[in-house]
Amino acid sequence: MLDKVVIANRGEIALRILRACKELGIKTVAVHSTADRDLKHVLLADETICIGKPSALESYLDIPRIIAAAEVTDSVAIHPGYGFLAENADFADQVEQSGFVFIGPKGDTIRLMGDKVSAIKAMRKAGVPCVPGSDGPLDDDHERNMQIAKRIGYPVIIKASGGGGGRGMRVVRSDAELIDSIALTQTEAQQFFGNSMVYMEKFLENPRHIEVQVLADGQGNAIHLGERDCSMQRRHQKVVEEAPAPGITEEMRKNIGERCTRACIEINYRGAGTFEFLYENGEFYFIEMNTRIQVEHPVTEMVTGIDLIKEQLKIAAGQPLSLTQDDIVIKGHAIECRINAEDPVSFIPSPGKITRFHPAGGLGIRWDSHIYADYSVPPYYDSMIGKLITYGENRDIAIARAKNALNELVIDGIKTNIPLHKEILADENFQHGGANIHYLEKKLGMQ
Ligand code: MV4
Repeated sequence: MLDKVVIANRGEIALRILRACKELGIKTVAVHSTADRDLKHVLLADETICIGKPSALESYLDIPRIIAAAEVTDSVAIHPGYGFLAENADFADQVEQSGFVFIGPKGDTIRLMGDKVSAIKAMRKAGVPCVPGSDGPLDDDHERNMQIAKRIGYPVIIKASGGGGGRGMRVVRSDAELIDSIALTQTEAQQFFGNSMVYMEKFLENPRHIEVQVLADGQGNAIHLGERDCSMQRRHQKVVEEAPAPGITEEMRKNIGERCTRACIEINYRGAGTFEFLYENGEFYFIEMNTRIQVEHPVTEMVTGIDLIKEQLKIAAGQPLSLTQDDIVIKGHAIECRINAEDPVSFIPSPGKITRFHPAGGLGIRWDSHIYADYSVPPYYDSMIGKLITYGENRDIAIARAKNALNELVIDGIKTNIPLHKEILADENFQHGGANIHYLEKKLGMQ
């Protein structure tokens, strides 16, 4: 097993990683900014190193300082968590060139998936179903672009190859808008991502966002752990996630899951990963792959009983996967509510001191959070302060437990989106299951 790991992140995921390391007898190094001395995992880590100022650019995104922290502590590996440097291929390369293990895939794999045109090409070749599209970058040949749009059929969407997560996209509904839209998206793509490459896909009007969790060891073994439904989102920020996705049959899960695991083996994937799909009219369409652990990984853990962070650490230690596909059985239902320090109506961040805190508890309740009474939520980072995950033998029980838990949970001194979650859980369309990616924004009167 790994001897000592640098946790290159903050907040709940840093604590989640620390807990997994402790279970495996791995020593921990917490690197933190000057604004994060009081983080729960910093207080619990074996060693701590302050790596810079509050601004993420001068701490959690400062590659030389993080690698230096690994060097001075004699660590063997670096866990990037999610966000920050987790999908930075150059970071992964530099970590490995410095003699440490990057807990994730190879830099080249991150690069392949970070470029959406190359990711889609690789996935199509590996037999993963993709959205009908340009099958490559668009060039400045207007006639050719019109032909592609004609073949696909309007509406189409122009996406930046270097984008993802919602930035650098434009829906086009007719030939008249096509040429200007491509040029505009190219200009934005250059500004945002330093890469003007764009591609075209059929625009799916009302899909759900369903993603498949995989684990692969980079030694020829890969498994899938079923899917999550992440359709309940606002402005590309997920709010509620669940596993399994309502209405997905065991047969559909097996089919899409096997395509994902075969793709992992084809590209020699290593680590935890997520295949993102749009799902519409009973069909899955691959859009992107995330080469990191994701915020919503706990719902998969609850329905499979597998500790995904421990699996990441074992894979990074060079162990072949000990799990086979037959070990993965989806049982029951799990729901995650992301708790943010923000105004529940305006969504404006609400950092500050937590004056009173009481977590929820009881059978089927999981609270993944670093907060405690008297902790001050700093204003510099993401506003997510915790995740309430509930499990039940079925979806109705998971929902009932989530409602109870949201009523028990007390976080005073700052505003939180707990009232929003209570509204969502009481919503009859949420309760029915299977709402699409536009549902929450429509409910909130944004469209
Ligand atoms: C799409 C789409 C419809 N059709 N692609 C948004 C983020 C990026 N990951 C991909 N996105 C979308 N791609 C096609 N061909 C609709 C979206 C989309 C979306 C996707 C997932 C979750 C939330 C979303 C919200 C708006 C648009």
